Amino acid sequence: FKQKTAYEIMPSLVGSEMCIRDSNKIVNSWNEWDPLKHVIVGRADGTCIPAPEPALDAKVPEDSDMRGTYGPRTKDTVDKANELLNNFSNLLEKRGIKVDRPTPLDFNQPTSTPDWKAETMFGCMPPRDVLLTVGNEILEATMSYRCRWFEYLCYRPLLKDYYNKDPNMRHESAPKPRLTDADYRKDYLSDKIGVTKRLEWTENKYFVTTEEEPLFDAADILRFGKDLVVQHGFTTNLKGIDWIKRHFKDHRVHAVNFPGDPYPIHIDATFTPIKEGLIINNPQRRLPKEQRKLFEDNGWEIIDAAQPAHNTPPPLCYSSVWLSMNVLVLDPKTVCVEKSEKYQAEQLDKLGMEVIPVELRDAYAFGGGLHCCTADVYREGTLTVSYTHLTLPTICSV
Ligand code: DAV
Repeated sequence: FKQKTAYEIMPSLVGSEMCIRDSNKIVNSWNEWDPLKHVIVGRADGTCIPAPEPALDAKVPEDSDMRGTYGPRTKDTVDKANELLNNFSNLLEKRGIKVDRPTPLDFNQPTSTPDWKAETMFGCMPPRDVLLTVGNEILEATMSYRCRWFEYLCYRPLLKDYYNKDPNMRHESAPKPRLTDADYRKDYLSDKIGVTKRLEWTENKYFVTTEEEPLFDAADILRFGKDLVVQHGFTTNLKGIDWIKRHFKDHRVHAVNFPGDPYPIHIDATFTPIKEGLIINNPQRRLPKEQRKLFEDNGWEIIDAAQPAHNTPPPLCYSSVWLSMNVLVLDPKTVCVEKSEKYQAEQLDKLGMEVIPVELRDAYAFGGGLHCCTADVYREGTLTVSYTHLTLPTICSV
């Protein structure tokens, strides 16, 4: 007589509090702070500055050194970024965290679908943008730039392996979007818009992407156990948020937005949970009062993040100086902070965290910081309920 496992008795227990880790369990991560055991770290190989396309152009600041240039990044900068990413991977491995790496494609080649053509792809330094891990599921995001439409392919060898080894893993892919011109607002492309106008548009939730079809990047989503917090902005539209809500039926999905960011893409340089009950928020992009209520009413503290140590991003970088707060939490007492970000490190130290300095600034231009260049595979812990008395904000229609 063979005793049945909990899964066999009740398959719906998988991923729930009652689920005990077995050696076949590869994928499990419910939030941003439980102890990290297995992670994907990106690579810089072959990263391109993508050719102009509607949504990307809207993100490149008007005075950026990237305007009017595209193609592969130089070998020196790629080598340096890879050195830093490799060092970061080694550091994680020394702490007992398993690290996997993606398989880069030749990004310097045109891609197309029946609807569009793009001159180049992007790269695979930031897996966080593409892969969303929720419990035993890894979901490939729709993405919202044409140059990133095929990026999931870099992660397929890993996902295939996890899927083969872990009988409970769910490998999901959101519907590939068509990304025709109807997905983008043309008037967002003008060089002459200016920051004041952009801020007004952000405040009014008028973004470069339309509501033609569901769009989201995985880096717009934060996981708080049973609650998913999703930024509505350039890379994620309301239809995308609604899709996430329908897909994760047992979760509560909360749409948030951050006036104050003229280029709102990805939530992870804006709003960063550090541990249960504590979030640091970009002081230039504060969560509006009525949206803070959800967290504060449930005992979560939202504090201003420390100032970045730099006045400007490194050369040819899409992201802002606020990658300072793009930290990777290893467990509720330990956090990786970029080595030069002394103010952010100091703040987290004062908050009682052990801060591990990690040099990464010379890799920022390849797709972001320490949170961006990683994607969770396994964190200890089970599904917990973060908010007990919340009212769900309804997703408004447009
Ligand atoms: O502030 O430029 C960067 C986020 C990258 N994943 C910013 C957002």
